[in-house]
Amino acid sequence: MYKNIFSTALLIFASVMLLFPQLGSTEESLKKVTDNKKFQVEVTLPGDGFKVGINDLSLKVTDAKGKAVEGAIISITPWMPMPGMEHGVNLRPEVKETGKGSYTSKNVGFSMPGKWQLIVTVNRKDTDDRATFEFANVGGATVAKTGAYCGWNWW
Ligand SMILES: [Cu+2]
Repeated sequence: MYKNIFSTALLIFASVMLLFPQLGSTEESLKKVTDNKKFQVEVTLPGDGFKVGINDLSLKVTDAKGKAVEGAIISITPWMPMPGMEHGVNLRPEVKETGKGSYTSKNVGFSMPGKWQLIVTVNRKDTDDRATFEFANVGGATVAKTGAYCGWNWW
């Protein structure tokens, strides 16, 4: 009986991991299908990764069929999900459309080193969907600058 419950739990766990491989990985996944599969979003980081402070990034947005999504309203929300953290930043990234499904932002801010998410919301006409990207080690390459602290930010 207990063995059965155990195998069932294991099977469920294995299936979940197969369906959502990102749960078991801290790898930075740069291309994602949005939660309700309406869009696909690809994030391009600066060459040396995100740093603590203000960053550039670009996004490529396509629909479920791979067609470039133009004229969408995109919002990007930095969020620190670590236990005891769970905060964002005050700076709201400005997103500009550059054509053919590409969008850029020059003010994506991270206020401290560590694990961050970028929640990207795509709104086109009456379709809304979002994807969450996870970055395991923002600022890993560069030591945190003076002024970095845990909280919404200093900007
Ligand atoms: Cu924090």
